[in-house]
Amino acid sequence: YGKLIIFILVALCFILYSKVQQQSGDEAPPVRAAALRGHARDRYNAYAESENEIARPATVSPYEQSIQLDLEKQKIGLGEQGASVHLSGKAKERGDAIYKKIALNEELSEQLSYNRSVGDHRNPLCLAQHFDSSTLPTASVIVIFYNEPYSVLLRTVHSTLITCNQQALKEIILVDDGSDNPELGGKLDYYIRTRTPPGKVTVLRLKNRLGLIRARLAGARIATGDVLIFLDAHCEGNVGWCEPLLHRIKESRTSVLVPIIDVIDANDFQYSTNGYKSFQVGGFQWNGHFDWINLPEREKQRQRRECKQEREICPAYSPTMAGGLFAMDRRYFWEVGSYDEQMDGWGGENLEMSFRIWQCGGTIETIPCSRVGHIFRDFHPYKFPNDRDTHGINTARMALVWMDEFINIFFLNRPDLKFHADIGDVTHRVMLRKKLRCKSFAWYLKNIYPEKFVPNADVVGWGKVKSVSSNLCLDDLLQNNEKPYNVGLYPCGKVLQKSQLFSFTNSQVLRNELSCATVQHSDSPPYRVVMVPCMENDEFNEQWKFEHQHLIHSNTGMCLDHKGLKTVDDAQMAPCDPNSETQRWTIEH
Ligand code: LR7
Ligand code: MN
Repeated sequence: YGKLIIFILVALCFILYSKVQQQSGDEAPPVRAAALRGHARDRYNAYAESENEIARPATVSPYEQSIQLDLEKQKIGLGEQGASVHLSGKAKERGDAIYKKIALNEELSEQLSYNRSVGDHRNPLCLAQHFDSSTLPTASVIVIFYNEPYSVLLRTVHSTLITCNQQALKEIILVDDGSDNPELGGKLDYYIRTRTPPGKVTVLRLKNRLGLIRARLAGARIATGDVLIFLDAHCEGNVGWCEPLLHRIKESRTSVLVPIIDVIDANDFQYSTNGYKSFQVGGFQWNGHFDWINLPEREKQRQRRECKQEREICPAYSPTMAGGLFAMDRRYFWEVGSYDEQMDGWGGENLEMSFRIWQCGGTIETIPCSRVGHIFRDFHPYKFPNDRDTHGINTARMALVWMDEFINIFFLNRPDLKFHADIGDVTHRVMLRKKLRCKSFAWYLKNIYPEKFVPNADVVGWGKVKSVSSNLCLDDLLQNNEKPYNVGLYPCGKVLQKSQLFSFTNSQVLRNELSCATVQHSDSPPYRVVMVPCMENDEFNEQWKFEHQHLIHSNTGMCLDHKGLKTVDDAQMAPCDPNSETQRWTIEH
């Protein structure tokens, strides 16, 4: 019996012990179970995936702590309504230091709420517009980024969630173009999972950096909304910026739309506009760069003729677009050739798309009731793949496909690109142009951008303006074209180069691409030749006469003269003398 009792006691002890064991083994699960509820479950999963420590009781993800700290750093009300903010003390020092490095005040960005509003800068006429959300097409907003400051990217996401119509906004697709900034990895994923509405925001990771063109294509491929809206990763919208874009696409599916792009200062984050009364549209320069132009008078007349609303809030045809912020019907995006996927890095895709849209039957329009701010930086915070001039190379690809004979003017401006080895093959894009039966570049210039000055069209002569008696040519020394500048006389180049390219137009104007020749006001010599920004209408520019090889300025009656000038000097005028050898000039073509 004694042995039996001992056996039973031992057995009981064993059973009891194993029960206790089981319970203590359950000790962790209650904590875990709690962590698995709702968002906490995701938190646990994120933690488990990222740290690979399933065994240890789930505390909070280290991302959670880091995000909490981020949120604590943000000061309510700072920069609200797009006000400028100036840091002081240590924070200012940190801000200045990072600004020097990445051309953006990341320290300040981290202190501004992700949800700050930038105010409503729309034309008051826009407030009378009402859109029925239930009938608007849906939108996929695609934001591509490469090592964008984390807080700036998140502000772009939150701003979109807040300011773009909830019902119409189907998804936001963030495309990571191979960033190596660690904050943009697991922490970003975790943030999106725990802090944005379920299913709204997706992060698409590209294995390598593919450049912004292919990154946009990757985003577009997975998008499911009716309309694609592309944004740079440093944008903040005004209220109601999505609706008018979506509405216009519903009305006209081959219209490619841009909002008015306002400026968010990269240093103090102030949101600024040119007022609501006027805005600029896109132009281009013959060197292949995008530029802003005033809305041409001709286009205002078209708006008055064709648009039923008040003109100021009518869609405005834009010869080109800046490229970063635009909305487009998703199917039309693919039909009309999406992008040239052989374009690398950054640049050129915007003019390519602009010319293609217009030449192939679409339109590019600025929608005045849609306003979005963009952070403009003084320099690129990143390097280009293999340090190549991807802008130049991409632009040459564009020119080969879309510019026809006008490519000569482009190469005149960019001789370095004429035989560049990296341009590659463009046959498939030429075939696309054929397939879509697109119109010529001459058609585009005549009908879409007649204000654009073509150096060798409607001219008496063009090319080098050379002295008959010496080897001196007019030369703008590639000076800034936005301000008046003195034009020089310089030894003529063997071949025509951009700085010596001048035109004498049918309306008697001596000019280059952007500037027109005038004579500086003065009571005594020297009477210098000054180049001033040309008027849109060539007839309003100052006139000259080209007679018996003399270049005569009509207003002063004086002649271009290089008498007594050193080989490198400002061009000057003198009283006309029919016998003077130093007043005779030839125009190359
Ligand atoms: O390799 C890269 N991969 C990327 O994903 C390089 C950049 N990017 C991302 C980057 O993080 C950003 O979100 O691409 C976006 C555009 O790059 P930015 O902001 O450095 O370019 P940007 O604003 O100086 O340049 C303008 O011209 C570009 C030409 O390729 C693009 O079209 C940009 O989208 C365009 N930006 C705008 O149109 C905003 C208005 C500014 C103007 C004018
Ligand atoms: Mn940008």
